[in-house]
Amino acid sequence: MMIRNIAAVVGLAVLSISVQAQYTSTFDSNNESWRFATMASPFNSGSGPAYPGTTVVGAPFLGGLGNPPGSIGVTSDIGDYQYFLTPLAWNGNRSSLMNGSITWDYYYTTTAPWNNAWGDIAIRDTLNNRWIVADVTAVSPTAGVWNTFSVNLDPSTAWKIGSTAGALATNGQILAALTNMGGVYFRGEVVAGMVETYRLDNVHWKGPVIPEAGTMASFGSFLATGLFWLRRRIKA
Ligand SMILES: [Ca+2]
Ligand SMILES: [Ca+2]
Repeated sequence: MMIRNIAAVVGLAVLSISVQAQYTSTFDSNNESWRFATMASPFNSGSGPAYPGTTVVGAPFLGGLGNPPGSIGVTSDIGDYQYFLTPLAWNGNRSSLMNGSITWDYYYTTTAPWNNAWGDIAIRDTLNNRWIVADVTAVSPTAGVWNTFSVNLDPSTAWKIGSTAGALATNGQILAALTNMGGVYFRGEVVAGMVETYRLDNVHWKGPVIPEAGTMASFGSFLATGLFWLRRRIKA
């Protein structure tokens, strides 16, 4: 009886701290409305490619492949530069995810060298009509295995304005991109003009890890109530 009471208190406590904004895609049974954008250039110079890309189509679902299956991706060279694009429903004011993080798994194979500094992730700010771009692969990631990448949504990640050649984004410019969020683009394309394989899986976009003051306060008062109730049950 007592163990069951403790389990109930702990269970409710876990619920109260896990409430935070987040998006997750593991592509278990379909492409989860992800898209595939072809860009005229990678994010490596000037103000970056035109938004939202020359074509935007539904991302091909790979039911038998992934980490674990499925995932989204292709084996092709469609021409120009391909990026995986978040579902349209994710667009909008995502300022609550400031100081959070995005992690994702990426797989590729190629017969030619990886092109560096193309930008691995870009977020469109639809109010200021600009990209913020991060390049997380200072060296070529390992081909033929799932690589996990991550960025922080704050200046601890070197977000650049427009392209990897741009100025460092300020805290305010990162917040503006999240507030006017018009899509997060993840690098697919490995090498220009060469057929290769690239896949995406396990995208986790989380809000801040540290609970806000209000959450901590309500969690504390909840725990106190729960423990008081538990003590009364034990004494009874
Ligand atoms: Ca998967
Ligand atoms: Ca290619």
